[in-house]
Amino acid sequence: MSVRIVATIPFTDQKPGTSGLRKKVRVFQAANYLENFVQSIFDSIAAPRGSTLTVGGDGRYYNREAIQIILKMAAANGFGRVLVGQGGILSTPAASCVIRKYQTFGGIVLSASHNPGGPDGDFGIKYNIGNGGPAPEKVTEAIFARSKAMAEYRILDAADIPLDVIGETRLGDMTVQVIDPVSDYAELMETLFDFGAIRSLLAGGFRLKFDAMHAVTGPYAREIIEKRLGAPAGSVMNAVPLPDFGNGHPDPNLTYAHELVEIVYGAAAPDFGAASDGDGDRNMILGKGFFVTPSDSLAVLAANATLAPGYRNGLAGIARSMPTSAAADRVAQALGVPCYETPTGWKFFGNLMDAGKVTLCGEESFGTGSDHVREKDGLWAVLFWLNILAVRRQGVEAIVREHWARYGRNVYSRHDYEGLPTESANGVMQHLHDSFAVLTGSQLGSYKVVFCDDFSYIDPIDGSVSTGQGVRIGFGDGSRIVFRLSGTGTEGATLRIYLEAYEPDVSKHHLDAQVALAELIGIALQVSQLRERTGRTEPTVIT
Ligand code: VG1
Ligand code: CO
Repeated sequence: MSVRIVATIPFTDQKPGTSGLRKKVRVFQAANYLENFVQSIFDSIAAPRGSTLTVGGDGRYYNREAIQIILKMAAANGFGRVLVGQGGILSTPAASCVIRKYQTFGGIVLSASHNPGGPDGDFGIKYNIGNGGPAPEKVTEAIFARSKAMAEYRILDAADIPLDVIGETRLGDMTVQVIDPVSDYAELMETLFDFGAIRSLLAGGFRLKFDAMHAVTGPYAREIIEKRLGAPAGSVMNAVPLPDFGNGHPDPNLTYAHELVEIVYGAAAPDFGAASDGDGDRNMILGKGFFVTPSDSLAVLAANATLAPGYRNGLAGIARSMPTSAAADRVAQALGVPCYETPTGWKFFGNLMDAGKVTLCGEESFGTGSDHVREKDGLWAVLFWLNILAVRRQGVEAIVREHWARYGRNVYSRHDYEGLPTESANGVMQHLHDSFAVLTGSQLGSYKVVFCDDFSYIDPIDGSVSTGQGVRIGFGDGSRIVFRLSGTGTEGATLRIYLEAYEPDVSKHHLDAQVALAELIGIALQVSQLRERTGRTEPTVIT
């Protein structure tokens, strides 16, 4: 087997977004596209010879082919060992778990998360550092800079490696170790949650439905929820991962997880419903006919954390992304622990967790997690809820309503306008920037604007600065509107509008969020000129 050095020309568009490089499958299939990016990673991270790498993905179309290329390139670039999930599978949180447990130098995770898959769908690649978390911006910037100067890459001329049988294979001077993708992760979950209590809850007739959306969490959920916790077979639906997610959109929200939503809002509804996304890092939590917003979910987990064995000693602090509601801030205040506000994307939580400043983190985009790994973790959130339900013996809705009664309700919604022409989306953002001075201090209906800015963040640990993280309009009563362009899409632009109003009055807590937020929604459309500039009258997705 010999190392082949292949001459290549750089691509100019390999800039990682919110979570790695995401492009259409066909872009990744183009000659040298994946190879160039992988070589850019290897050149930028400068792993010592003989280092170990973790590799795995969400099983989507092109996962296996990409893994074969990455293994041969890792061998040609001096790695000594690669841990790869059986069948090329590792959920994003499981990859983080494996990197940490076996202290590998880093990991490559293949996923476009909640984006659709298949030959016409999306693919993605992300590098995680040795703490198990997404590479911070200085690393992704170095990778991007390198990709623009790429002249050659190294790959071993070798036959494909068997990925379906657990065990070791030699690949040149490197060992490929195929590992069980589920067991390390499942063991970690057993250390955090009271499996005995959850088992007896389930044995007592409590019914749950988990929708794996034909994505990566199927095997994890079957092993943990059905096998180890004893939920009846069939409690996990759409459990077989498919390369095209069964033609679905593996995004656990009220729009795309409609099959589960219909069950949970239907006549014979189970007590608890949950879903996860393509790569297993997101979660949606539902009670009988009741939706828990991700922002509320973070706050409820924080307020009840000590009910789970792994968090019995309390929380060091909480962090949330800027557009996430301030519900968690109120819990942090009550607990007397700090609450940090970071830009969107899990990479901004890593330093805070490594420094021991925060235990729980969350994003409004159905992401919750803790310092047990360095990624958000879908099944972890589901198990955390089950642990709380098993101890409190109340329904999901009752727990959330009690929470609101105590802390007030941060009424919240996100409106997404997907697939906009990039120019008109940029025009909306530019118009908002141009309006800062006029808006500040103005009265819009019953709301007075107290500040307008573009969010920037100074990392409290390493001092790095991230600017341009979203336009915020803050009102006198703590309500907010945030506008942001997505950094994970692969077609046109997606504009997200995040709406939040604080409601302390319990007699208004029953209101539907869209009704309670109606005036703010109108203000958002008015100040952004969104309808005029994009021709769209309605959002594509409301969560
Ligand atoms: C979205 C979410 C963000 C999340 C990111 C990756 O990013 O808003 O909160 O961290 O996806 O999640 P954006 O830039 O499109 O708003 V995942 O599950 O796609 O890895
Ligand atoms: Co994801």
